[in-house]
Amino acid sequence: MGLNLTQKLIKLHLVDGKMIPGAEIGIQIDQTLTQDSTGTMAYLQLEAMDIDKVKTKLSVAYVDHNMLQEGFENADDHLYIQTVARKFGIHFSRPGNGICHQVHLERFGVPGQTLLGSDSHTPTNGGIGMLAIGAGGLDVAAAMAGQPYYLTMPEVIKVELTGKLAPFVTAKDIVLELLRRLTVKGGVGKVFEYSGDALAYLSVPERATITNMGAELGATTSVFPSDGVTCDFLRAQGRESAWLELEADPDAAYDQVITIDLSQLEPLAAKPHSPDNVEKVRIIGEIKVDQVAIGSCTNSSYQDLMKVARILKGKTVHPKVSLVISPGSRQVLAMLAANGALADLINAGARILEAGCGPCIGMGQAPASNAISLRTFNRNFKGRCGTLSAEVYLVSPETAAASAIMGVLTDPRSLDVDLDVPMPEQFLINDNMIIPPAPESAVVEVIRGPNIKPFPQNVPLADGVAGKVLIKLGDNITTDQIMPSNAKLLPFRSNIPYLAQYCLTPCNPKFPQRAEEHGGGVIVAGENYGQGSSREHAALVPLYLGIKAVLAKGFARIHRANLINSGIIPLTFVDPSQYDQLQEFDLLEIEDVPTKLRSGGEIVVKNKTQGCAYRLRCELTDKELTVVLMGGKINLIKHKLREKN
Ligand code: MIC
Ligand code: SF4
Repeated sequence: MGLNLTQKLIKLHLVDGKMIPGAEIGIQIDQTLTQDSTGTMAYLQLEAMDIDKVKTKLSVAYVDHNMLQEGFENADDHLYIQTVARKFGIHFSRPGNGICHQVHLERFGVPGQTLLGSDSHTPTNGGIGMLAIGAGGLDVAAAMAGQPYYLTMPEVIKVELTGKLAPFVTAKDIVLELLRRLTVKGGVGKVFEYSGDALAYLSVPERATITNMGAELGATTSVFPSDGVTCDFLRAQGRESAWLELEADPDAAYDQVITIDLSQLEPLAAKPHSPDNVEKVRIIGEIKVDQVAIGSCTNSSYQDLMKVARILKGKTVHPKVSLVISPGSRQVLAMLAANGALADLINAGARILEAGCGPCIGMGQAPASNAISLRTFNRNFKGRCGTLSAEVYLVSPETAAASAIMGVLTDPRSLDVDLDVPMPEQFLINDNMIIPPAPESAVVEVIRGPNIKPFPQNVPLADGVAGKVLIKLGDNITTDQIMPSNAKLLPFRSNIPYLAQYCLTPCNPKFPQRAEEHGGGVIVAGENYGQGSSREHAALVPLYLGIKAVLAKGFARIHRANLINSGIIPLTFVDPSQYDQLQEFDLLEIEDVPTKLRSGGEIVVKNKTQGCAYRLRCELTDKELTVVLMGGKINLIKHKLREKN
């Protein structure tokens, strides 16, 4: 039996474990990326690891998230990242150069290599045949220090794409269709591997839109073969030498096969407040629109924005709509400027932002109260845009642009515009905003501003764990709810004590106060707890507030890893109906925790308030167990360093 592409990529990098779905495997990481909102913490952790230079083939530090500089904080963090990158052998992509995933695809990604990034949308680079995985900053720091990355061997799902997209139906609609079918937890523990006749018609940026939003399915990653289309893209980026042909063996086996006939699709939208709440644009109908935001790592490529420019050319944005466009990279922006398309956007009334994440992470452009905002982004969680009462719909750039003109949600198939934008034979290449690392001999001073506070550290696990249920949450709680991010809070990503005042406040404004009054406690949650972002702040901040354990029906992959790395115990209900019995403020107690965790069996959690007990499970691998017992991964790394010296 041959291998599928995912198995081939894993096999090439496997340093530990067996490729059996569900088993723990360790893989060697070739490339890493960080962005600034998770990067500061990752580099503080890297500094604690006592190495001189990164051990990867390539590491890049991007600044793309914290771009508003209302005070000194963001600028200080940029300077810290720039100097620490220079010192440790890391390329630095300056603010304004673009969104990490887009720039990485353009300038650095290499088919066949592994990429670990401190951002959940790192799988974007699966669009050129990389094994690209999102992780917490500490895991990325460890990979930079040369350590393997440990993960659960995923199941591999073949997504067979047949037929051809009709005009005005897009790659975004393909991935929204998958979300409609599988939901936001449908991809947990899985890799989506794309194949089929339709691949010949899907350009690299379109493939990247699909792998990007695999994150919303909860998938470990998504991957496309590296074929002639990939070669053309890399050639146009002046990087043909990076190309390598990669595909699954003809007799490869898969755990499941999903088929999508592209000719049957039509424009789709994810309705508020979840990326899987998908409906046909035609069925939702002509609802009024107040804001349209085009950009993000999902849909801000040259071709995406050229199509938007074609739709807007000679028209005017509807008087009741604010249209804002954030290009994915400076390359995209420069090309639009050079060929006149930027002028078409500006003349139509679009508000042009710098190349970066911008409104996608609530860095400006918060909509008006109760506004309807159409966005080409990947997440529409409640409040993420900065306005709690706003309703965000996720759509393709074509639907967004058509709606911006009409003032109501518009099926772009009603347009009469030629949208055939060919892939450029040559992209405009200018890497002058990427600063290479310092030469070996140079002495580099790392600059740390006053906003950078030390990260919290746990203590080795105690024998008994006791605490009150400080909050009881439902299903699919996002990291945006656990640790909100917006223009006011992002500047404090390197200041955990400050962020702690906002932990879980979208769910209950009193949570931080409760944690303080009760000296910490436990969190109870439903399915898929911690979906969304890779931010380890969603674990570090609860750790700072004294959270000892999270009892949930299920966890999202990256957040579970971040909890373990912080020494917080992730427990799952053996009998999910026992979740119903638990009440806020119940006092819970687990005796003899280390022994129980070591035995790997069920764990009895006593409810001292109600006088009953629950059965929970904590399925940890040997490595995870060691981390939890030590009180977190940093303690383990420090312990190993002490032993070495
Ligand atoms: C996001 O899209 O939620 C982010 C902001 O890019 C996060 C990273 C972060 O919280 O800094 C992600 O996706 O991992
Ligand atoms: Fe940036 Fe949005 Fe992409 Fe996250 S999802 S990396 S905030 S553009």
